[in-house]
Amino acid sequence: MQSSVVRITTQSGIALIEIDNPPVNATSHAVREGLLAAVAQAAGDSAVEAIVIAAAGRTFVAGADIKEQGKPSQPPILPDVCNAIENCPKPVVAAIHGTALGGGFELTLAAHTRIATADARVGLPEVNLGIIPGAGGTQRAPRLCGVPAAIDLVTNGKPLPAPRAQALGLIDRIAKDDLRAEATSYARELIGKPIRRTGALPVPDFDHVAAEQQVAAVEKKARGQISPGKAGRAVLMSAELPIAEGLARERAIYSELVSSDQAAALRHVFFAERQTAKVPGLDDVSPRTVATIGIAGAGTMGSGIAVACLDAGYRVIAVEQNEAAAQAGEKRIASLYDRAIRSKRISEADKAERLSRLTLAVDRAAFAPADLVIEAVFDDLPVKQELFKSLDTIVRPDAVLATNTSYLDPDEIAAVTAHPERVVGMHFFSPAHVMRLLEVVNAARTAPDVLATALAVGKKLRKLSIVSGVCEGFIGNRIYAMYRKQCEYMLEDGALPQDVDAALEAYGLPMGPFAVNDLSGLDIAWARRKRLAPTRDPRERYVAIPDKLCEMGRLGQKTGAGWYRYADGKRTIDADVTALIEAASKEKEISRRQISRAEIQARVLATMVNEGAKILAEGIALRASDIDLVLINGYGYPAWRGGPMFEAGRMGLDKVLSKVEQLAERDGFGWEPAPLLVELARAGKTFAELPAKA
Ligand code: T1G
Repeated sequence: MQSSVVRITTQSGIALIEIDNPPVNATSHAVREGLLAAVAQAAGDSAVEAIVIAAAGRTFVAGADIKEQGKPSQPPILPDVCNAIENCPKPVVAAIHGTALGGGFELTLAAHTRIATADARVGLPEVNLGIIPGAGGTQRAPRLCGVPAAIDLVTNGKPLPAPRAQALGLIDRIAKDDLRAEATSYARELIGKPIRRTGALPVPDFDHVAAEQQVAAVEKKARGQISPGKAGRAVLMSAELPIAEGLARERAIYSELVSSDQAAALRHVFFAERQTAKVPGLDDVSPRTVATIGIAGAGTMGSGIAVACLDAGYRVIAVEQNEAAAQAGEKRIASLYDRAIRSKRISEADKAERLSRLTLAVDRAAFAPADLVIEAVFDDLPVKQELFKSLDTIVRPDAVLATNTSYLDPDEIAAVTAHPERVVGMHFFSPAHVMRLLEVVNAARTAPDVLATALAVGKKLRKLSIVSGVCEGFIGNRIYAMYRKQCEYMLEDGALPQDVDAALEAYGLPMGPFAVNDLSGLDIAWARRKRLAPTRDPRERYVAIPDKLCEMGRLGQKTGAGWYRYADGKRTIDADVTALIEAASKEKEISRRQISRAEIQARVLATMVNEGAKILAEGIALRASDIDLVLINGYGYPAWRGGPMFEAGRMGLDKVLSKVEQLAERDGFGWEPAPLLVELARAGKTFAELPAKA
């Protein structure tokens, strides 16, 4: 039997079943059919005494075919294949290289034993797709690694390195050299021995109360996402039910979730992430080589960027204005590594190795060997222009200059250099060594290979790099500024900060806008409002409450008070702020009214979508899904909602448009519905149907 994606060859009594379905051997319908037939053939073939299942290409099976999810499933389904493997009368060895994820790992759990390369990674990341393992993962894994470890595995969705999986009992051997050869001899060893069927193993004893608390903590942390809790509870079920019943219940939960809105949203996010690297005009453009990165400024952002670059293997030259600042920067970087050591993410040796690639200096001449310089100095135009002008004379002509500005115009920075084509924006998010999002700003004169270089560096930093055009605040901060404005309008209309924050935290955001403002400091936005004041259109509705708070010295947590008061770091509602807000309404003769959570959430979504539609129409973002990813990865928008543009599409753009029209009616200038939104809503279309910007 041969199928286009599953091959079987038998040699000296060992049948090798090889899956070959590029790019990641997903268990598509054809693979499932091919596997089932191959196992049946091997089981029935008297020349076969044992079986090895392996995969061709760069990885073992990276899971079920996500493109098939949400559509009617075609038999055989993956549980059928797993059961056939488990019940095979001949020993089955799974040989794992690259990744064995989701259904791919479940295949191996159904095998009678597992051998993996040392650099392989295994896991059950289904929760990241809004589902739970649906082919035995929640029932077989705990039988090998115990319930607490299995709960971790299925709820955090993170893959495990093979040695760690072996320590947990999920992998039996680590291949020393040739995986296939060692898997074959391992299979030969098992011939004639009793077969160890995972499903027949008992679930090891465990502390039920602790495990229940573990799952309850997962549910709390999920902030509205359903799959993590469901996955944890399914593992608990494995200790209560016989395997067959446990498998059936697991599949039922999986089937319910796979057609849910949350799963559709998370699939959107999965494929959206894979689109970000597809930038029109860069297909055949090679990035410039970058080995040494210069970082101007080793403050909070600069030191975070330095750590991200050192973690990725680059040489780093960080330059500060003076000795004291350089020493403070060095201390900041070292303390970030000490924290990573304390949380066991790296070792002392890792820290030493990374710091050995770091040079701190106070003379900009130190930047001379840099292939790329990223500036993270004070967000002030003359300061950045002066720096870029001097860098022009220090670094090689082919070196790339990147600005980490969050609001200034990269074109104005590039304009003072002799080679504006080598200037690009690389907008990191704080803390830069943690936050995954990187806005790569394609300035007016940025050369294609310079853009490609910034994207390549972003990929090596393991960042989700999203290309943005030039506008005030790029994609994220531009939408966030409108979002904050709308939330401030709601204060004048009748809400209080705690109402707005509670409504948006219930919506799934980690923190509401006023609590975030207190955390990051009210002075940053204040400085920006003051910078924009001379050009602000008098027709625009303006809320002066945050200015008043700043004038009172209430800059947020760092001053002990902002929108809230912070006693011993604890956030408390402040009657003075309530009074200030009520007075502001009175001053504008606005009669305050009850604003429901639903209205708060709807006004916020409408605001984000309307601004997103403007950004799309202006070509600032390449595609709507990029906007979703920026809000999800930079501003805490719940991924299980898919991002504002996706969610609006699910709701129907006509509904969102009518909300935007209400905003325009009440808030007037600057809130007009975006023509693109009107056009799509009238046509009954969604943003996903728009072609990517050419
Ligand atoms: N199904 C379909 N396509 C997939 C896929 C999958 N499972 N995984 C990757 N691709 C595509 C991807 O879209 C891209 O396509 C190309 O492969 C390369 O991927 C019953 C139901 C394996 C770590 O969640 O995490 O099993 O853009 O760019 O960076 O319990 O892909 O080139 O056209 O990401 O090297 C569970 C998902 C499924 C793992 C490789 N599995 N994949 O990363 O390459 S649910 C997962 C990944 C499940 C069962 C349930 C990563 C990777 P294109 P890539 P990479």
